[in-house]
Parts: sequence; structure tokens; C-alpha cells
Amino acid sequence: DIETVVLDHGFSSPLTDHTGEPFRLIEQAVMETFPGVKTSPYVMTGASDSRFLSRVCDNCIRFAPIYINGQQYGSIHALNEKRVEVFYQPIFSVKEKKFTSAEALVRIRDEKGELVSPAEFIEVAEAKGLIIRLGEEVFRLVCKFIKENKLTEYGIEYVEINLSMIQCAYENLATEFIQIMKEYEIDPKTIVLEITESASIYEKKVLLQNMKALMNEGVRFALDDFGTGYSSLNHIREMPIDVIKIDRCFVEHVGEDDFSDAFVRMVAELASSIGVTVCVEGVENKSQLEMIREMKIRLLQGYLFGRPMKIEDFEKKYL
Ligand code: G
Ligand code: MN
Repeated sequence: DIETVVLDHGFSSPLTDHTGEPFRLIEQAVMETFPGVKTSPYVMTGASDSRFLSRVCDNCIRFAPIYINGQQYGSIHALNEKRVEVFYQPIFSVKEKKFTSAEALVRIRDEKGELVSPAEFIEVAEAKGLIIRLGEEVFRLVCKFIKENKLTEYGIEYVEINLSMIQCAYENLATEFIQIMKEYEIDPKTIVLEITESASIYEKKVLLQNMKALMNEGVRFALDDFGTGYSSLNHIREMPIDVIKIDRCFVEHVGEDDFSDAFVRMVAELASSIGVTVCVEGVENKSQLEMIREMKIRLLQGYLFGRPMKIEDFEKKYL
């Protein structure tokens, strides 16, 4: 059950798996090579959870087009043809009564110009080892956005960027991001990287090294989708986290079930006593807003305040 891949590179020695065994590559698919990155053979041998196993290693291989239900989304093509876009969703500060940050959310346009949602392509990009380059492009686009719009002059202090756990486990991530920030001459304090709890248990050592190197420059970190996945309050203690983003499933039931209420209250209480900022995600209506208003929450995000929107719309509305 080996995935079909075609090798189109100039390697002289056979590729090997983690045990050093050469692995088979079947002809007829496309594989691209880029300096610095290799996807692990696990992906190709169809391991049950390729998302976890598609580690990024030292050498240099990446896969090219991606197919979803037989349709070619071709992230590589999208990347090359500049069909990757970043949308921005405003984040409201309760204390300051204004929008003080935004979350960057990646979109891809298909050949017809229709938007493809990340739910459809992120997982595939991860499994195919494309996420590193996609993530780098997103990071570039955000840096460009920050620089061109002088965001801080408009009170938008930082932009949050989601990291895939594969990016977190990529040894060169920090070096590459630092280089890009220099290139665009942006202040690292205007960047907050969102990691998920799953990332914090997977390849923890590399993640912590990346975090340390980036934090030395001034980049900060947020824990995304908090309360789902492998929740452990220990993550907050072990990780140098600035912001906790409470998953939107909690605000969805706030005021309806006691657990959600208690959870949001507890996280807010804990966070405020250790100097971590809390952001509640997914605020969609006034009644939810009323419910969370008296909890010690600093930041609010959701459709009630603004949907993720194209750069032009974000500029018109907030800049
Ligand atoms: O995992 P993460 O929290 O980064 O997910 C962000 C996603 O949540 C985006 O795709 C965004 O469109 C979506 N989103 C943002 N605000 C809301 C909201 O108020 N309600 C719902 N249902 N989704 C939201
Ligand atoms: Mn996020």
C-alpha cells in the first residue's frame, strides 16, 4: 500500500526510511525537490497516521500536486501562481474597547478563482510535506501586509499566524522566519504564532528550540484551540505562552451548559493570575457576549466582531 509517487530529482543514492532500509518509490506522480526539507518515507508507505509521521528532516524532498477527490488542487501550482491568499479576522480588546490585533487565515484560490477552505487543503498539505512551503508563503504575505500597512500606527499591535504542528517540528523554522522578518524589516513584536496543544506534545524538543530562538527576537506565542485535543494545564506551565485562545466550542455552549461556563471562568482566572492573556474565539451573538462579559477575558474574536476578510476589506474597515 505504497502511495504512488514519481521521483523527479537527481539523487544518486537510494532514499532510506528511519531504519536505514531503502524504500520503494513507484513511478507516475510528481515529486519536487527543494533545498532544506525532506518528508519522511512514512508518508509514502501509507502509515495509518501520516499527519503525525510526515516529519520534516534534513534532506530535500517535497511532493508536488495534491489531489482531493480526484481534483488537483496543486498547492505547488497555487504557490507558484500566487493563488495563496491570507484573510484577516479582527480581534477585539475588551479593556481598550477597540480592535488591537488580527488573526491571519490562509486561503487558496482554485483555477477558476473560487476559494478553497483550509479544512480541505491543510491536512493534505501536511501529509504531502507541502505545509512547510505553504507556511513560509503565508508568513511572507503577513510580513508584507504588516509592513505595507503600518499596522501599529492604526492600533493593530500584532497579527496572529497559525502554525501547523509539522512546522513546529521543522528544525529550520525559526531561522527561516527570522530571515523573512529581516527581509521585510518588520518588528518581531508584531507577530504572534499560534500553536496547538497537539504540537506541544509532538516533537516537543524541536518546538521549544524554535520557540526560544523566535522569542529571543521578540516573537510571541499563543496556544490555539485551547480545551480541545490533548488538554493539559501543564502545557501552560511548560510553554512560554502569551495568549490562550479558548476554542469556540466553549463559547457556543456558554450559558447553556455548566461545564462550558465553568471552563471559561477557570481558564480566565488561572490565566489572569499568571499573567497570560485570554482570547475567547467564536463569539457569534450578543447573548454569548453578555455571558462572557463578566468573566476576566481580555480578547474577543468571532463573527459578531468581524469575519475573516480579504486584505482590501480589512484595510477599509480597520485601517
Ligand atoms: O483553529 P482556529 O481557531 O485557528 O480556526 C479559525 C477558524 O475559525 C477560521 O477558519 C475562521 O473562519 C473560523 N471562525 C472565526 N470566527 C468564527 C465564529 O465566530 N464562528 C465560527 N463558527 N467560526 C469562526
Ligand atoms: Mn487560530
